[in-house]
Amino acid sequence: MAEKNDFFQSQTVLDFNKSLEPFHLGPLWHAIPELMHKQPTPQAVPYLWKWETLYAKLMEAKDIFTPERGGERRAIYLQNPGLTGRQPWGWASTTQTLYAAVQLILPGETAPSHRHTQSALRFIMKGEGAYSIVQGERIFMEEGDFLTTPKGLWHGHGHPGDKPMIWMDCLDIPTIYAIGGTFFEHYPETIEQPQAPDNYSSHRYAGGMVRPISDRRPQAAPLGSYKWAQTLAALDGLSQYEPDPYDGYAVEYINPSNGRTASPNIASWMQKLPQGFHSKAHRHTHSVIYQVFKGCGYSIIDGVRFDWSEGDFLVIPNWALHEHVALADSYLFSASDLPIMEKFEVDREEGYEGQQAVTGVFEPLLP
Ligand code: GTQ
Repeated sequence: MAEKNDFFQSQTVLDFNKSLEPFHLGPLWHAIPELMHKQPTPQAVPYLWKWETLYAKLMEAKDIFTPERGGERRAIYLQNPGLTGRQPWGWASTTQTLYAAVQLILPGETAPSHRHTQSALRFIMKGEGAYSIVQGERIFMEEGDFLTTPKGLWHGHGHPGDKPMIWMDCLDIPTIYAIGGTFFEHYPETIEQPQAPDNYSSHRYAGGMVRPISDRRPQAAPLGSYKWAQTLAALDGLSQYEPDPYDGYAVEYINPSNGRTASPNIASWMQKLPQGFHSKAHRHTHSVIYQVFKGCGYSIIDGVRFDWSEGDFLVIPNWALHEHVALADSYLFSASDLPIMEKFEVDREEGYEGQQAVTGVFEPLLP
């Protein structure tokens, strides 16, 4: 091995490597150990954003930025501190593949319609009374609801209600950016006007239980909203039985038209961890963004303890060893890039014997 290193460091090889640069060429022998490492070594790091910080910044943004003034949404994204590059890697990346943000809309505001090649999903954290209008269908939002906005469809938001609303956005922005697939268009007018009855798709699909026979061809994300009451009922049913050792009681939101993930590139789950639950540890190639909808507890990620409570966001990068502990009955929403890993056939998972030793405690930044 020493001999090999000496060879790579020899003046002849170093000079030759350098001689390639002006021709926009590169030596594989120099690159291969980092380009093709033995296992994933993501640049994204485990991280936690406290609700107090997110809320404080949204409240500051409330007065500084309005959708009317800026022609855009009042959304603040979660920048993974390990992903520092601007383009193509790292900008607005919560994990290497996914973008997550918190969005605030106030009564009376409208966020203009647009469409793009990225798919979006929303998880409703606080408030009620606002709607997303997706391809002419107004979808009213309540706490705990999960909404999909598939790629290519016009969408905007409006708020005829009387309480501020905050939700989580998650989009495949970094992935679509990296593969060169970004298209974006503003709607010709500010916000699209209704073309269909309100909450039409939820009614037609009975919230996801059935597929209307008139929709003969399976489509990507035909159901706009998955209501909290139904998700909760599913978890209540499941939690009469044995929990999954890694994820407690977890359900995945499914597209009722084709049986796949609710959004084509992003998997989304709601999971209940009962008080006292301590999961087994494992790791997998997909990365996960958690939103703590209710409850409190902690996760141990690569030996570091991350304490979480209601409203916090937590990132588990690819291949990071992790386990969860619930200190109260907890409901966690999560979005992951598992469908992307599956499409590239690099989805892998590995269990870990026993539980991790805690070697550090994460200190979150507070406002
Ligand atoms: O609300 O449509 O956070 O298009 C990023 C892109 C939100 C949205 C985001 C978007 C939206």
